[in-house]
Amino acid sequence: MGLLVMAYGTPYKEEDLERYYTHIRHGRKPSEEALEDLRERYEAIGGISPLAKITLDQANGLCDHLNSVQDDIEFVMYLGLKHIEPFVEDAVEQMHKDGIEEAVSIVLAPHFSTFSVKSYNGRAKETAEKLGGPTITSVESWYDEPKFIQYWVDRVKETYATMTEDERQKTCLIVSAHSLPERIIAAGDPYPNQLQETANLIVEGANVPHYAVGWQSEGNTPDPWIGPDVQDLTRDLYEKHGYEAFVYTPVGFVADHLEVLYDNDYECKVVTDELGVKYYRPEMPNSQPEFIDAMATVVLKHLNK
Ligand code: FEC
Repeated sequence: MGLLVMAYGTPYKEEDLERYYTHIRHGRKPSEEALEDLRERYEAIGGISPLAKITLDQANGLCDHLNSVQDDIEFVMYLGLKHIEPFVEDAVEQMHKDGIEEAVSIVLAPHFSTFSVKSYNGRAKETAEKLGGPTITSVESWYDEPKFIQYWVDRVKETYATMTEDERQKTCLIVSAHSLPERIIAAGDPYPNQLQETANLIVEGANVPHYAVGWQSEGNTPDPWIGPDVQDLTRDLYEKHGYEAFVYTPVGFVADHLEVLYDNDYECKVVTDELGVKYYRPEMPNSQPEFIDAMATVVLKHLNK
């Protein structure tokens, strides 16, 4: 069975930046200024993102793990990216060429949205239909998978375990995902409710006294984006409650990449430094075995195995 693992994609080298950004902007070239701004953000995290390697490790790890925990199905991994090669379409074409007739797809993003998961799966299925195969069945979301929740519960507990009881009472957990244009809410997208549910489950499991849900990494467009933005939220919570520390868990993402290493570790930290409070950001799932096992469980449950 084909295992189609889909993810966002990242520039492999600096020269890829313009075509990558142009693809994100649906074919519209960014202005020189916007490109320079993005280049500076990548430079701040070391030039390019670690995401390409992490995505490949996650996809290979998932496939190996699936093949090691059961004998009924032999999975063969195909990686399909949203904004750079190998594109989702390339992966489906390769499966077709290889004679794969059945495939299961999973997106390396836990929450369903028409903007993200639906578009990945839509592109995969459209290509498969055009080519006449394979038949693809898709995991649509896994924001409430108990093993995924447990990953974050453990990380949050570890972070809080480094604090005294008094510090814990003065700390706020911020659970976040990538913001999307507000119009998706009017269209009935489940994305915000799914993030809230992930947050509730983590807070309950880790027994955290104070938390808030926030949004991050919003795009540079005139549309209104879902808020509150994590930086504004940090300031507001500080003003209202005088918290002395903030713990950021960007659970809408699963890897160390620009949106976490810059938007959390730099931008949110600028705010916490300015307020004179502590900044914590527990480790992202990357290819940690517990996380790979969580995704494998999701795939097997989807296939009723
Ligand atoms: O290279 C890296 O390390 C970062 C890769 C990266 C990930 C990622 C995840 C998500 N995005 C989502 C939605 C949008 C929307 C826009 C948008 C724009 C960008 C830009 C870069 C970028 N995104 Fe991204 N995103 C990553 C990188 N994203 C670079 C362009 C510059 C900027 O705005 O910062 C706005 C597009 C537009 O202009 O019309 C919308 C969502 C996710 C999480 C789900 C997923 O992974 O698919 C949703 C990783």
